[in-house]
Amino acid sequence: MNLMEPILHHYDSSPFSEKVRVAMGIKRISWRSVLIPNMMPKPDYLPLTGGYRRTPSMQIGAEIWCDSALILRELERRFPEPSLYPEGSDGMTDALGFWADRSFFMVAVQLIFGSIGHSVSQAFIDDRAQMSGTRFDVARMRAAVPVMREQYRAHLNLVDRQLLDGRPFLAGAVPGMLDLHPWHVVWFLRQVCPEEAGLIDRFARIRAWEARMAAMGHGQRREIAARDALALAAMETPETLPSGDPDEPNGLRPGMKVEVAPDDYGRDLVTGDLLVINAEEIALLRRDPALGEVVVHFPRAGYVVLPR
Ligand SMILES: N[C@@H](CCC(=O)N[C@@H](CS)C(=O)NCC(=O)O)C(=O)O
Repeated sequence: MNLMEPILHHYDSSPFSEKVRVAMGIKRISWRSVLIPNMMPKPDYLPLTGGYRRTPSMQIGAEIWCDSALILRELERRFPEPSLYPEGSDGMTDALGFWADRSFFMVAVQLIFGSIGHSVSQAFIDDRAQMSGTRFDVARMRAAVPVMREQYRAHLNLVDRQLLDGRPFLAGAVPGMLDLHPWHVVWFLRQVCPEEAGLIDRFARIRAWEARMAAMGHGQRREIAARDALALAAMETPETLPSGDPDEPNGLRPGMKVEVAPDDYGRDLVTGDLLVINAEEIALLRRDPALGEVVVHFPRAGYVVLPR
């Protein structure tokens, strides 16, 4: 067993995990899969993340990367070929992740749960209400379905326009990050809500692009048990070294006690000692009673970090 092989903590119907799985396919990575529950409680997951509940995260040894945006960046660093940025311009390409993961994705969530919400369990509805901090109001989403259909089509049309000149992938000849951004939102509707997938089918170029993306596969995936991933974290020692940034706007420095949380939903606080801080990343050193020292990494954009 290669101890440096990435372990993805995910579940099959998770769209943000699908974004990462296809990146594994593009890069032909061998990885291990730990299936986690799609709602709380997650007793075999939270010891690794320190309380971050969202899906997915990636583990290598005693280190965990939270959020698909940071996972993808770490995969690019460790497995540079083929690059997810075939045309360069990675800053603005990543910026489009905010459009896909927030604006376009939220339209899809409302459209999907407006359509199929009546068949979803009460436990799931309660969990998502707890995660979002507001009511997960299926009746209201149902009423909004006509508006969300229009919005979904309008966002999808932006993707279609990029394919107008006949290019196979959004940046040109080969697939990359630009494709991964909207891919999970298209995949999500197709998988979870076939009754609304006609919205996608009307775009012939998108259908052809979907087939090319699906053909990328997921790399080489092998299942392992959650307890094996925990045992690995307990056995290994984190490798990341402390690193600060003289330009940190509020003077945060390695060694400070801080708490970190997403700024949108699932805002559970993760506390620890600041290990790395810069404009791209926050890494915390944590001591878990069962696992010992673990380092948890978060992206900087979209996450709040405060001294304790
Ligand atoms: N910005 C995060 C969003 C992650 C996210 O919203 N994941 C969903 C599943 S795809 C989630 O956590 N749902 C609740 C859960 O899995 O408990 C990312 O890119 O990873």
